Amino acid sequence: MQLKFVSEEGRLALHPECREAMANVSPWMRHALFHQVCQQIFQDAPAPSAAGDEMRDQGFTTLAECLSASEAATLSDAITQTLEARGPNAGAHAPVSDDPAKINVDVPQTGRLRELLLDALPRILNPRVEAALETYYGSHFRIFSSVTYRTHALAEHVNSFRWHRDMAPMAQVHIITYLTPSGVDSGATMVLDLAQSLAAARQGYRYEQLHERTVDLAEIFGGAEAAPAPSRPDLAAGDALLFAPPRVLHRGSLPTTGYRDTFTLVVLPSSVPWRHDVADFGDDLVFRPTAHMTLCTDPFRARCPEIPGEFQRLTSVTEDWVLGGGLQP
Ligand SMILES: O=C(O)CCC(=O)C(=O)O
Ligand SMILES: [Fe+2]
Repeated sequence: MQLKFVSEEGRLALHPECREAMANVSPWMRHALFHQVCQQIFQDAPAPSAAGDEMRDQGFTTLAECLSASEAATLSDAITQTLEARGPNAGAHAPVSDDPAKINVDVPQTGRLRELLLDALPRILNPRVEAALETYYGSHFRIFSSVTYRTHALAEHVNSFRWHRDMAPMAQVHIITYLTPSGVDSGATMVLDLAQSLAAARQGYRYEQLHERTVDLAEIFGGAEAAPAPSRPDLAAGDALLFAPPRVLHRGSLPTTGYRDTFTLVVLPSSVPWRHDVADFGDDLVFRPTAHMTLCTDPFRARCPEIPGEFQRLTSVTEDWVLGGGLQP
């Protein structure tokens, strides 16, 4: 198929003649093709970036001091205030339910918290983070959505707290800015690197269904000795973890006391820098809920809108090349 393009709201969009053909390729393929187009039109030479090299080589990296300790603390306080204002059972000081599947309190990104997050955005997507992402992508990137979580201590590990890769376009990257410290007791995100994740895929590890996920790497690798040691980045409040969730196995680890606060930006390749989208389309796009599945969107259109009915087309079985294949970004 030869792709032809038109301009739509100052963005690269598919020529109407090509839209039908693109509607028939799989969601993973569609996003991968768009990424290749973004790479071909990327003119800039990103600044050398050790973090970008790490993203490419191992699928994750950390960036220290994106926010100062005091700015992170201010954001964490704003989370407390936002939740307290919603009532005594809204998750400020305890989980919202006994159901361990609801362990993450999804904090409404409104009012003062929203203003503070918007103000912090240029410091989170600072030149070091931009260079890392541009090096990794070989293209510009866009913000697709974001989520703010407070996670309380709990004994049992569930869902995203079990080993998984995200059902998302291969190029999706999460930037988790920790607003409280990350460590053994304070809650963290644990990751296997690309080679280890590929080894798990070769063992046949499935993770799409929540009940298929395990918390124990020994179960995946057939014994504790064979299991690789995962990375658990120790972070200070204000540091960020960048990782490729569809490509590397990962899981959250719960705090043993108190709570963990995080702000996650979901980013994807783009034909223009992220600031252009925010300037042209407004702040709301920063706060699109993460429940909107990226796979069900059309990256070949401005704002990356959802495709009606696309969710029904997604089967629970991921394509082979995604599951265990090249793992290309
Ligand atoms: O909560 C965590 O640390 C894990 C988050 C996660 O699974 C993701 O961002 O895809
Ligand atoms: Fe995940």
